[in-house]
Amino acid sequence: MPVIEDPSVRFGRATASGASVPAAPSSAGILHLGLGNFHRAHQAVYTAAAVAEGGRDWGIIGVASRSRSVVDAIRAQDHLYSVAEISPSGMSLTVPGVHTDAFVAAEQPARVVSSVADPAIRVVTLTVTENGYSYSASTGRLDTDDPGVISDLRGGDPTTTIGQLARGLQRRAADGAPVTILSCDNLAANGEHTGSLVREFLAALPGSEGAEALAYLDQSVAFPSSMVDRIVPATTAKLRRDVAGVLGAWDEATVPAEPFTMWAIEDRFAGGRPAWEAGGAVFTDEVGRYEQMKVRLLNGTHSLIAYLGALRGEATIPGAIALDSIENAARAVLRREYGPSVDMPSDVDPRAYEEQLFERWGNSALGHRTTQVGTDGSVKLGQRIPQPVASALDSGRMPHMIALTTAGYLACMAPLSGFDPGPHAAAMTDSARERLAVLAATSRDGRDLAHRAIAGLHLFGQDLAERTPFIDRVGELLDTIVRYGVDAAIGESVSASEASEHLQARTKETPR
Ligand code: CS2
Repeated sequence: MPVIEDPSVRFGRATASGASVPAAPSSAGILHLGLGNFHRAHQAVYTAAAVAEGGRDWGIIGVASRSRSVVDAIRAQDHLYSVAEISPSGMSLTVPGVHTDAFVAAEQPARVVSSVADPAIRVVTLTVTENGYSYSASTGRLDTDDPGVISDLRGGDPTTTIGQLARGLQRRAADGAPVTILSCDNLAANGEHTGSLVREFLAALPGSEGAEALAYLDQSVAFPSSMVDRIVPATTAKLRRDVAGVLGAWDEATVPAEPFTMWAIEDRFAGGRPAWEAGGAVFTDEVGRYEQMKVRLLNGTHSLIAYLGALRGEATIPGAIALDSIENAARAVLRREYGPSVDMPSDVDPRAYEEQLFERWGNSALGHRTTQVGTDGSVKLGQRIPQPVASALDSGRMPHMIALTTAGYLACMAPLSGFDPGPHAAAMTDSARERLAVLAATSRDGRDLAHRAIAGLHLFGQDLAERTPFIDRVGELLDTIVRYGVDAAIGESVSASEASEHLQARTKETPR
């Protein structure tokens, strides 16, 4: 195998010898906002299958929000890059080859608006992370105190995703061509939520400025929901070298991904859609169930593994889940707390799904980092935990393991004085970090911090802010982590969750 260490031999149509490269699409029918690794290893792969089946006008124009790196890389490579599917049994490469152009929104803000308005674009897709939707954590509604939203409402080139969509649709309303906005982020009811935020933006414009666009939205714009799933880590220098060895050229934009992939989509498109089923996407009326299953069982448990793993000094998710204590905690949260809060899709077997999750988290070749999953916990947990907590408390059970997840998050993000959560926690970034650090510096103990963060800041929304017994439990477990270590807190919460399950079973059996 040749070792390519020279990035000047760039991957592209002329140099692609180690992987098959499909014919380029004839034109772009999709505008995609958020050109990160996830989009490139998920939607792009499904779109490649649809293009190969004859949908050649479904190429993608990719828009990165601020960073030049991917845009520069794929432009230097005829818009090509490889997806490296990685499992313990090896690596295999595919080249989606569906992008026809790419640019950076921060450099060409007016072009984002004109692209949304372009009638050739029939679907606008989004992977802008939970953080990219400008909603208030407390209310779930458009955050009209956010400086980006305030400035986008005032006019000029918009910088927030919701502002870009709303301004683009406002312009598009003039000729009225139908379009679909498809969120591919891990938000509950992501289509409905995106549609509401765009409408709130238009309604907040002065006078009747948004009226025509609002009427156009009712007539001709669809916001279907979708559930996306594929574990996609960050690209490493080692992966680039390994991939170059196979490709025979340097692919700066290669993306690692697990073999598993899933996409469930509500089939409600206003201006046509690619045949994504060619790549295995499922069009279903049960998207809400798929989303709940994914956001709670996979993502919710993922957060537990990330925070507890980081506190145990584990750099990776497979390293963390290999520890018996963390595997027990993950099984407990999944079976006893997230599981009962989910209506599973009719064609998914819960036990098989659970086993598949453990196998996926254990993919040791993938190197998925605890820091990556732990990052942005304030917005991620806001999607993952409030409803399962409410459903447990409302049926008389304390969700000890979700309380432990939350305590783990606070221990990583806002260490109380004298507590060192270690390097992986320190590397997690979060928009709430600074506010939490201020609270941590002046909190008496874990209980005090938990109350000031969850009730005081409404960190995970208004409903959770009022769930005092849950917040107390988070505080107790945080104090246990700080005083006796994370293993002690895992032991204590797993025993409490077992005991509460037995108690419930006995209560059900006892004749009255
Ligand atoms: C993870 C997700 O970073 C995270 O919070 O839980 O990115 C997860 O890997 C994907 O949603 C899997 O589809």
